[in-house]
Amino acid sequence: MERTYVCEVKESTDTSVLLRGWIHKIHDLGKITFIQLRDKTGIIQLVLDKKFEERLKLEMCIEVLGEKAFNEKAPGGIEILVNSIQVIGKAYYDNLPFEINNYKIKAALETQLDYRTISLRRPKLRAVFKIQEEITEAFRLYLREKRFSEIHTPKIISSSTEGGSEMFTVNYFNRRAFLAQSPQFYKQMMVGAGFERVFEIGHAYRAELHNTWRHLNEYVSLDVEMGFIKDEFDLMTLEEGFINFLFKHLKKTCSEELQMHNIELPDNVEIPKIPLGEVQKLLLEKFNKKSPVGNIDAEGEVLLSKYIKETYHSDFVFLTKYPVSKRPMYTMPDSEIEGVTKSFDLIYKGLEITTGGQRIHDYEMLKENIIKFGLNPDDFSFYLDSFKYGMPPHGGFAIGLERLTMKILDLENIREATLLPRDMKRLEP
Ligand code: AMO
Repeated sequence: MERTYVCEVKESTDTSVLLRGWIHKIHDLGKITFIQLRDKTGIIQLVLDKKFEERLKLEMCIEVLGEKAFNEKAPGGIEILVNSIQVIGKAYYDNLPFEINNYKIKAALETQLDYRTISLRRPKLRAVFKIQEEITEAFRLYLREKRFSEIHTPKIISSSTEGGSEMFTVNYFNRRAFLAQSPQFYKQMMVGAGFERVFEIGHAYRAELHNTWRHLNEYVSLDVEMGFIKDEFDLMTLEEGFINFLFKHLKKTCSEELQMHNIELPDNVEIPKIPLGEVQKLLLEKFNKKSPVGNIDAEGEVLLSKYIKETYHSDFVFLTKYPVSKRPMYTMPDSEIEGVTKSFDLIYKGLEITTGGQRIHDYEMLKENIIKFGLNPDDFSFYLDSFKYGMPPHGGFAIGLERLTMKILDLENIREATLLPRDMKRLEP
């Protein structure tokens, strides 16, 4: 007999079913026992009216043969009258680290992360990763339809891409190497190599000394790079299109998961674009909030989002025209306004989820800029040399997958949107 998944029971025409899963709940009334069986797709009630040899325990894996019965009082209106039950995955614990069948897990996030294989058994927590899976799926579908090619670039590299000291070092056969902060150089090089439009879904590593609700030391970066653009506004249009495509896709594929988290996604997202300088002025005037030079801080991001929501009814806002001093050496300077770049950030519900911009595509200009930034062009020769052979005007952006997931679901901590987080204190599980 073939296994039936819980989600198929109601629709299936068979009256006898074979189910497999975990014991989610046991309610022993003496003569009769109700068990909730949980599999990947849902939870169903089992009714046992005789004693079984093995002592049943929460979270054991079982295999059940039974008959379908409609019962209005059962969750989902259907239950299984059990003919036979077999334990196929024993449980060896004395006490579970925390209960997972309650309305809410009563354990700190750190404990839940310590026991990730237990906490993820809760459908609501696993739903986060179904959403995440569909974000990457939508990213792929959207971009491939627009002639983007998916690439996979090395994560062990020889030089910094984003500047700063936030690099993990690796001993690479007695040479110093680094873990990639982003696929920045390679995605640009592949545009020049003739792919024109590329994307990558891959890990990025940041040795940041920030143990906060929004920082990870290893995260998944959704990277895009597009050749033959006019300017950075082409990129913002592309990203706005993605957000709309994504929300439609999630509504289609994850309605149950969104409902579990009480989330309703908007229909038509139109994202306002405001230059950084104006935003800083606005924050000062409206909220008496001073910003750091050439940027806004975390509190500023929250205040700005509140203002944008009230004024433009949007959860998103693009900040444009960041100063040269705050962007990496590959960023294209603005030709009209001295001292600023053709770059942008995307803020979503009070958090930066994207950085992007047009890049310098002219070899001489890039070489000069590397020197201007106090760097040595020889250290970047593999990257710089690829600009000698005809590089189209291009640009791109990167979205932090966990940050996007967290904000879609209104989660409080980025670790909740990370399957197995790596932060300053956590290297396990
Ligand atoms: P940036 O460094 O701003 O830009 O990173 C892009 C996006 O990646 C996410 N992100 C992080 N998420 C979690 N923890 C972190 N420590 C972390 N650091 C970054 C954020 C951020 O907006 N090469 C450029 C992108 C480009 O221009 O194409 C870059 O990496 O969501």
